[in-house]
Amino acid sequence: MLALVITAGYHRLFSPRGREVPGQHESDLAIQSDPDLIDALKRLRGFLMHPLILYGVPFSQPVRAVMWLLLLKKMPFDLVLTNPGSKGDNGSRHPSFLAKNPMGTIPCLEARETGFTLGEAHAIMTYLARAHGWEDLYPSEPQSRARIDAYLHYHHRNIREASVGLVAPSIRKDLNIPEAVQQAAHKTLSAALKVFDQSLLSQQPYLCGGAVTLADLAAYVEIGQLQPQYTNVFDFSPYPFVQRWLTTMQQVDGHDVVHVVLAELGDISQAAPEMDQIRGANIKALQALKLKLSQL
Ligand SMILES: N[C@@H](CCC(=O)N[C@@H](CS)C(=O)NCC(=O)O)C(=O)O
Repeated sequence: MLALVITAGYHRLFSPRGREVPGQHESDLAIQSDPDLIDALKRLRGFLMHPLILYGVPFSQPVRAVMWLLLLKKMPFDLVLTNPGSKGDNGSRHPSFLAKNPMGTIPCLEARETGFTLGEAHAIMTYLARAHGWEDLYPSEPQSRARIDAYLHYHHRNIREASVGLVAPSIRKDLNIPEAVQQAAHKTLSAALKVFDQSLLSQQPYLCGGAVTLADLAAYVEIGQLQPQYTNVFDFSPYPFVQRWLTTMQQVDGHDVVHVVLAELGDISQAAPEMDQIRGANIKALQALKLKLSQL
């Protein structure tokens, strides 16, 4: 019976674009009308074979955004540790990695079954949401989707500056980020948070309305890392609505395991952590992730 169900559901679940191929089998029609069975099949697929590989390290903000999405949607994956910027064997600038993501950055997603690879966190997140029909986080209604896309574009030269100005100078000392760049990034981030506070989060609980979307996940991994319980490098007191949003986002499934790396690393406001501490935090985070994935 199990074999029959798997075979019948195969085309729906394993089709190249991970999408439904309707009408191929009579029993497929029965499966399509039973959401519980579809859900059970998806879980079974994940149990038998993790179809997705995510390259990166838990400390990377955009990697965390993708991990959070996958955990939230209970989609199994393997995290392959990949050092950002390194030309070494496991580095994001090694030729074998560049063949998967020519941009040389993490995260990078790979679909085992098809060999499809994709870089850029927001492209990965929107691709996954489209491919799997995650309407709750990325509605297909054009205007709702456009609002989320607008945030995802805005993010890069605004909220992303949190890492450039406040975190990377301590964590990626090799980048030698000039003081002037750090100050400019701080100013840009503060202006963006003012917009969040006064124009978005004072009107609605989440960035794009009444429910969590991809925009919130993408934004939180940047802003959330600055909180007192993590790196403690930013004063949120001028932004009460942002503070409320940060607290609400902590309730979203998957938050805690994705942020183990920051809890482990702790406060970096007084002294930059040693390389061993960063490595240790990434390893602890990987262990926590593996445990969580084994429970999906
Ligand atoms: N826009 C990219 C940014 C990715 C990114 O900056 N990744 C960093 C790690 S957090 C990286 O791989 N840096 C290595 C390098 O640039 O060589 C995304 O959102 O995925």
